[in-house]
Amino acid sequence: MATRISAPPPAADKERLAEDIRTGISPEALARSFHDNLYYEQGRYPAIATLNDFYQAAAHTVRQRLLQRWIETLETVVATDQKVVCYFSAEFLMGPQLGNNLLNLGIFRQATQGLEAANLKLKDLPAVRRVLEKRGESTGDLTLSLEHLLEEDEEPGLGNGGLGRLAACFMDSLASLEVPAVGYGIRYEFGIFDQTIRDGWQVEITDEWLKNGNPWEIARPEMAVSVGFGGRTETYEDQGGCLRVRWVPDLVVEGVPYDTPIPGYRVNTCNTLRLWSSRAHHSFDFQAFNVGDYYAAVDEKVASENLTKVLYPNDEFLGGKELRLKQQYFFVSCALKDMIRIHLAMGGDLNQFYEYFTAQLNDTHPAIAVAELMRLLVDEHGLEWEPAFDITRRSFAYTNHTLLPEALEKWPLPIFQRLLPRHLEIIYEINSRFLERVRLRYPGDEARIARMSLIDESGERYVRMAHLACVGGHAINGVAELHSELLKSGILRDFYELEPELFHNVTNGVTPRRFVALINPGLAGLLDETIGAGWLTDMEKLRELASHADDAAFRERWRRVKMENKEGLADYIRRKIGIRVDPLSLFDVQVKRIHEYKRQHLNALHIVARYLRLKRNPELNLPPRTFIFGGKAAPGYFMAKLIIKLITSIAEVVNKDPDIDGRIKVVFLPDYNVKNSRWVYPSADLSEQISTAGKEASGTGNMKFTMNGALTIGTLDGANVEIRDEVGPENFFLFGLTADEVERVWREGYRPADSLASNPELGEVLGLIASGHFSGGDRNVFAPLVDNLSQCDPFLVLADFAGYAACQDQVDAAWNDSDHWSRLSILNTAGSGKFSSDRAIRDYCEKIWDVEPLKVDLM
Ligand code: 26W
Repeated sequence: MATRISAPPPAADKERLAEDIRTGISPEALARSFHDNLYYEQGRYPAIATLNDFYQAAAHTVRQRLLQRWIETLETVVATDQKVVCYFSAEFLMGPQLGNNLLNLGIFRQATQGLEAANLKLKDLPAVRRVLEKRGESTGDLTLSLEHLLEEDEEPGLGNGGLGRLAACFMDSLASLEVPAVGYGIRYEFGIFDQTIRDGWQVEITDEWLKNGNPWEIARPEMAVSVGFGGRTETYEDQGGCLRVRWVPDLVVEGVPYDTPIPGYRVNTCNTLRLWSSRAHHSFDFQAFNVGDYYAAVDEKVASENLTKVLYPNDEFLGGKELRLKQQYFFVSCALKDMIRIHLAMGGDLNQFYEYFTAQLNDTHPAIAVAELMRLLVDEHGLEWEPAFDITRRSFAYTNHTLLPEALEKWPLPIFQRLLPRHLEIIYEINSRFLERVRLRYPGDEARIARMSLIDESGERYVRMAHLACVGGHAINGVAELHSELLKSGILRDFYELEPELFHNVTNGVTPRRFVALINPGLAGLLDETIGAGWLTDMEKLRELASHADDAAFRERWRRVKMENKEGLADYIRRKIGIRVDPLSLFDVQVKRIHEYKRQHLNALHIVARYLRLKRNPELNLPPRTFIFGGKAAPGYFMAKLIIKLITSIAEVVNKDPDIDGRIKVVFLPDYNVKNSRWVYPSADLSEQISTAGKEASGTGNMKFTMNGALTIGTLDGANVEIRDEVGPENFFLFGLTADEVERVWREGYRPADSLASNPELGEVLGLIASGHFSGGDRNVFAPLVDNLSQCDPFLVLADFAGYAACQDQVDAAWNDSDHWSRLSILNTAGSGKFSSDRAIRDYCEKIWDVEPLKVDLM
């Protein structure tokens, strides 16, 4: 074996290493390194350092500890030729990095102690004090703490919601399970917008997450690759006399990789998130210089650099936005060129590419990879079509994340033709060979051929990206059992009939490191004490909790943890929006993107019903509840924005009504994101998972709540079905139409008026909203919403209202018996083991990737 770059130090030096300025992990070593980085990275000394300076110093201290593991991981992978998982995703919603990295490195406690020992008194840090005081935080006699620095950690919001956060959880689990992996994506300069609420409406603000610099990434400009767009194709004869095709793009952009280390939990594996940023290709400067057209060069430069400027803030629908297709092709092309470069540099043969890499397509956003790999293999590396297609199919697998027809990506042919002319030719060729197979199998079934074609020709012509992903890969999976079944019977039915063996289910999961250990230290501590620390890497161990559910003393401790968390959230709410909520009330929470199918308005209607009941009968014995909402609406999605306005308007009226007397509080948390979700999951009593059955592919928030001991009120949709199975049906508040019933209702003709007629309370609720009661008498504000519900109700809100309200009555009854509630809460956490992303990643490794863990030793 070649000499290792990071040759192990002689044994006698081991002790020194423990104290090393870059690798030592004792509190003292960390404190020394922290000071060192403040001086030599930030060029500051404490008296003039800002909070950000201190944060950067801490981040660099942690980063140095990561680098050691990162290098060892790379070396080990290179030395063993192990297959690497490449997770292709247009979004990675990573959340803040500092706390997570400390946790995974196993140095959270040491860092806390190191900072305490540094004893940096806030009174001696004027720049820091100013910032904290402006935020309304106490400073007094305090010293700079880890909590202050964690608060300073930016949210890298490079994703919209579920799909992007799933990619981040998977990165954590891949590393924690010691599976070598690279996440390939886009380094958006502006991530998902920051949400503010003005006059009850959502207002979007640009997210400048890079403004203070990003200490977690390392730019690798020397590894930049070129990506073409537009132009034309030519045929030519190669040296062997074979006819070949060459693509002559008319724009070439450069992709620069930025690498972020992703450490596993208490293992040495440290994987890579490699995000690509676009910049102008230098050739343009030359060209323009030669012809003297300086301004044209500037325009090109701006256009090139705009490519990765901003994340599209839509999480279901996006009508043919050309820049979006450019982004998709850009990062996928960069990634594949990177992989091929690595493969060839290691002496690999392209015919065995798939033995060294397996690429997962996170939805269809990266599906153009199928055509790009074909182009690279055939046009650039001279392979024949058949072997190239075989390699391609074996390299890719596709995960579908949505059943909503409007979220299925298809690109208008003219855009495709203009931007990616060679890829369109390749797609035509793939299609014609594929349809040939379909014809052989189903002779004369032209309707089926039209349905399965990669090109939609039913009206305006489109490229169907899901079909490309199915045909160009060796596996297709849904993200929950129900969803995978619905794929097979619904949108991908023809593909399932043709090749059933390609279809799998991998139910989603979330990482318990971030979503339990990091954000709920009180619960984590109690779990450690009760069942031992092993649960964090083996969540099935949580089952052992069940035997403690009947122990009154344990229930009391369980309640205390929840209560402390609720006090934390109450305090956060007061600081952020000035509303006082009672931690003793039931915290009923719905946080997720705002969408009609997720039915935040169903929740809102129930609140109004409750309000009416209390107004009519002030003596009514309803337990106090705090209804907490959070989530962003796509900027162009009017109805979603109106739902936010409805919630904030109900809050305005109800919170102040003396008759209600605090028995209902409604809170809309602005700017819900990964960072501030830490206040939410640990303190929820009730988790609202109330989508129209058959619409939510899986949901992952539902899992985070369950792990943290919230009970769920939910429909039989997505992973709710499996959560209910795992925690036990008696510990889950179920209501609503099933997916089959939803279908039948539509088939047989749905009339919202019938639901209204059969439930007088519902009529009153809608009437009150329509009357302007919540909009200062203005009857126009909510008319579009009320009309939509009473006239078409596309997501069956009214049809499910009665069942939902009745189920909420059961929730009240259960809550009134606090011992009973605590039991249910414990049993929910106990049954949440399946929903660890470790389990999900193991499933992918076995069913789809055929990869194994690889131990990394620290020398
Ligand atoms: C074209 C615009 C666009 C952007 C994003 C369309 C579709 C998407 C995503 C596929 C939407 C998404 O995030 N889907 C969610 O994926 C989660 C992870 O699997 C699931 O838990 C959610 O149920 C699903 O809505």
